[in-house]
Amino acid sequence: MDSILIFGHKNPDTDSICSSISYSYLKNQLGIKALPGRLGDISKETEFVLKHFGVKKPKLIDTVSPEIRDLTHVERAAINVGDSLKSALDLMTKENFSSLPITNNEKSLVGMLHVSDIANTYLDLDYKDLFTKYSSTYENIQKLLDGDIISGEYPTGLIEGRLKAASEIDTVKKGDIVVTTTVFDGIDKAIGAGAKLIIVCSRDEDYISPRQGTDCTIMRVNSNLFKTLKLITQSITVASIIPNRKFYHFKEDEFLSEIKDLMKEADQSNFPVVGRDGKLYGTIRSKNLINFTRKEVILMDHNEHHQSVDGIKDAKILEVVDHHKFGNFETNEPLIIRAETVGCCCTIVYKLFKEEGITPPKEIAGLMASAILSDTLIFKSPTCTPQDIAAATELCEIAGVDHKKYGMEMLIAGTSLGNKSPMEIITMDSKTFNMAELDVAISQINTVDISGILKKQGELQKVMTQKLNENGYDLFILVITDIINSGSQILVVGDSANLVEGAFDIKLENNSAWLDGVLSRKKQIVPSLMSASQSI
Ligand SMILES: [Mn+2]
Repeated sequence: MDSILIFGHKNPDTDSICSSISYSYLKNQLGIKALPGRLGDISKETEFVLKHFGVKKPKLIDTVSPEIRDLTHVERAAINVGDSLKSALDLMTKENFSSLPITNNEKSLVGMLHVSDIANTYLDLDYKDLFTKYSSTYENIQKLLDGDIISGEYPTGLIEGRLKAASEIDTVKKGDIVVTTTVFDGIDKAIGAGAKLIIVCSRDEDYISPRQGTDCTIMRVNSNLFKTLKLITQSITVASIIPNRKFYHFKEDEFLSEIKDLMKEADQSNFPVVGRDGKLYGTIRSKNLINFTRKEVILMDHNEHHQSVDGIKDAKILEVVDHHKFGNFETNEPLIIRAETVGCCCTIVYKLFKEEGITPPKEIAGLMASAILSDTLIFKSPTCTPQDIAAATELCEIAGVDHKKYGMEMLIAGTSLGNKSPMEIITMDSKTFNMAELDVAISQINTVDISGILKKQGELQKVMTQKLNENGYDLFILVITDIINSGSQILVVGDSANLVEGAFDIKLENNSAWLDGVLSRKKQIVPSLMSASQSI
């Protein structure tokens, strides 16, 4: 059974990643095989968190659509290159497959054998040139004839001699195989001619005396001459008739949705599948595609399908652990839902640890604490509850970090603009507005390190002026928003700077001002500027 996949939403934030890793850890502690996943690249903030606590980022999951390996029925039978045509045909009849894959001794796929390939070969068989046209082994003959060895040691390996019937005794040469009967006693003549193997068709009561002192092997069989010759011709190996026509084959991890149409349209009813190890995995046909084992998943920090992994409708959702609203959530089976009105999914996960009486190790506690500090902006977000604060405080204690100091470091890492050029900073998120004949550009960045950004004020104003002149703006405002201190520092260039002073009732000093409580460009900055522009 595959591990249960535990993952958060697309565009994963720190909570989505850390809740998945922590809950997988808890499941594993409870003896349940679970694996954390992620539905996209991790953020800089999450990267900081994982690095700080020395935890690997989870595996990227593209889809949970069923793969060939999830099929409940796959035909496992295969034909080996050394098998006789008869045993190949018997296998196809037994398994009710008109064709089966051929594998070599390393179990790699080397071809596809169809019943018609065997039939066509049978029509063409003549025992006279059998072993020159096709190959066979002494082992195959012994297996098909099931005879008793009267004397000598039964040979092994590829047959190199010719096949001769008793009536041709005069043409027998060294190394040939001779088929004779007890009625027509050719045994001694054949030995004299150097035959390697003599097959004697006899009835049970016939006595055949062993011939000692010769290299020749004598084997007695219970079938008559005709049947014996026929069985020997059917002993030729599959290797000698491998058809070279093209055929489709799949890999174990291909998606059912992607092979379905091809399987319907192809002029082929059975499709070999190769495993990840390069060996044959099995054979499938269209009718097998209906039954597959659905991947088992647990959704963290989200519940809506459009926020979840591709193929979620084909998966089996075992649990949801979430602190968001539920929208259009529907499942095929009953499930466990743990939803609470707290500020962070990891606050719920920590409760689950406690309910199981398991204390998270340092690094897992660190991840959960990080998620809570991130989701609640170090307890400052209006979504933060006393439960979040209590959980994060305990978790920081276990993890050995100071929530304020570490939280700030984490948020700063997340908003780090360190390697961004001034031009990149002012164009990252820039929008233009037309306000009473004025063209106004407003760019916004988030940071917890305003002073760090203001160190580049000269360079920033230079590129802002450049953009302003290039595009003929009347005003260019850079809004540097501090999510922790709930406000924005603005940088303004352009002749209409007085519009800003009027809109926010402030005085710009050195082209800059602090707007306390202003966080939203859409809801706060633009409306104020709009109404100010109308009164000019
Ligand atoms: Mn969350």
